[in-house]
Amino acid sequence: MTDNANIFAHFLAAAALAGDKPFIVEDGRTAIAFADLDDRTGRLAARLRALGAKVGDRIVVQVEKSPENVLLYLAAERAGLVYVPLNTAYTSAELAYFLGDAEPAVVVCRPSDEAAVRGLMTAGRLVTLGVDGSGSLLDDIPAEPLPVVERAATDLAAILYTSGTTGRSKGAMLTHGNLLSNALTLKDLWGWRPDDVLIHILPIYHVHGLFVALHGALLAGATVLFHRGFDPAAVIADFARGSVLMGVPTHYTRLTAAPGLSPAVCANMRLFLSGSAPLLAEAHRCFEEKTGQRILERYGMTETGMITSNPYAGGVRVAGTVGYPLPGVEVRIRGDDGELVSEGPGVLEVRGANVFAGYWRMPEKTAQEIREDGYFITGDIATQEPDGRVTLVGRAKDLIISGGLNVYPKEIEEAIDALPGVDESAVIGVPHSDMGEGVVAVIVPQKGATVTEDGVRAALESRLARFKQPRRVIVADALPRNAMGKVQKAVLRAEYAGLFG
Ligand code: MLC
Ligand code: AMP
Repeated sequence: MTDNANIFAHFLAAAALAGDKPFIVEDGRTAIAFADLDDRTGRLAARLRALGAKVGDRIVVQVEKSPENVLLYLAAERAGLVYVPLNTAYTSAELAYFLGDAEPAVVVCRPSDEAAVRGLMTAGRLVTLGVDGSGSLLDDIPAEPLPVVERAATDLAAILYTSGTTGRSKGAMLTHGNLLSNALTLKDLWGWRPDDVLIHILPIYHVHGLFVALHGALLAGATVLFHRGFDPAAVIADFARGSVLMGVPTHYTRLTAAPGLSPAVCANMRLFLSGSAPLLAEAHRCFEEKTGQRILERYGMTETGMITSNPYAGGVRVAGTVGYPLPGVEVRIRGDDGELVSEGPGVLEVRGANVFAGYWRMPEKTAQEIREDGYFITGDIATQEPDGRVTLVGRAKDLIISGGLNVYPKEIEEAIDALPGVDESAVIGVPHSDMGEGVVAVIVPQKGATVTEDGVRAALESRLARFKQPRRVIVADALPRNAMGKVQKAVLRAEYAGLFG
């Protein structure tokens, strides 16, 4: 082990033990070998330095998933930069905000976006990285690697943007200590081994695919079978060589519906993990029926990494629960009256080395959400059994989770309310068999104005990423309100519950 708290130093130490094993395999070919990790990240880190990125500078990355994107992330950590990954679905309008807020020294975008992104930048260097590993980032790679930069546990490793109930995205500041503590805990808890083979199907701009999945494999010196998108048939074909799969509930419902799933096909797999959104007990049961394997559900957040997990060994994985607080992670529940309650229900608060350092340049927001004694207020409503097992029973925050991606209604409502002819709107999530929840907008037009579903959807296209855009727009005469004048979203959710069949 190493004294350097830079998480990359820990990955490098593990890589040294992995010998000539492949790290990332794609289409049967080794894209990155553990033996090459030091040299390839070292030279790429030197390139980032040559582009002008100094220790502590932000690097914003909005590119397609590729092995080179993984190297870029690792090189950024190695160079002591603060990695800021962005969903490729974000529009220029959304990107403009992130660039203004993060003030990156370097931006890496897709070649096809170069002109548009350049138009949004006021400072910093712009380079490109293509889906096939081409692009100006990889021009002029220096011959000399950059040594791994010394970092303290409290130094920033990444900023991940998460939308907020106020409509404005907040940058969650994650330190090397946050990331390393969570990764080491999960390595032990889930029994990561050097002979593991992770089937990687998640995007690498979120906590789940970037940290939970990749860090586990890196610390174990395990091989990753890299899938850029999600094709159930290709994933099932990999079960013969794989041992671990991580996915959101949509992945599991799509896998369960795909042909060719059986206990024999999954015989080599030791662990199926699910998280990022609620896994219905029914989906859990159907998957077990087809595969003979019990999904291990865990719960986490961008701000905290993983918080709870059902047991890997020596316990029962209970469908519909998210398991026990991870070792070193404390949770407590606060009831409606503001008092702590032992069993709930109430809002779950969490404390531990995994809890983020606050929101980037938003000290007031940080103070609102992290209590003085270090507990972060998750906004998830939970109950806890006397043995510590946690069940999520609702959300105190107005949030929709669609296919594992968060959609904050406030942000969508603000975009809709700004459209001509709109008086007001309410955005809700209703059951969707594929995505878990589907986004629906209920809109009240201004007197005399005509608002149509197609018109609203077309107008939102350039403003909001596709996954945030309402799948249905309902034009109504009025929104239901309670005696206090507050929109009753529960009434709307009940009314439109059957919209997606
Ligand atoms: C894609 N689309 C979505 C969507 N994903 N719409 C709503 N919600 C989503 N999540 C859009 C597409 O743009 C397309 O639009 C249409 O829906 C159909 O696309 P698809 O081909 O069926 O989708 P696909 O590409 O297969 O993607 C679905 C998915 C993906 C579930 C595989 O969304 C995904 O990878 N989700 C995982 C997200 C994730 O990593 N979350 C972790 C967050 S971290 P159209 O109309 O143009 O055809 C976190 C913390 C924690 O939450 O605890 O882990
Ligand atoms: P994000 O901010 O994208 O990291 O999303 C975090 C949110 O996802 C949490 O606050 C929960 O509401 C939700 N979440 C994560 N894992 C689970 C899970 N296993 N079950 C239910 N909700 C989950």
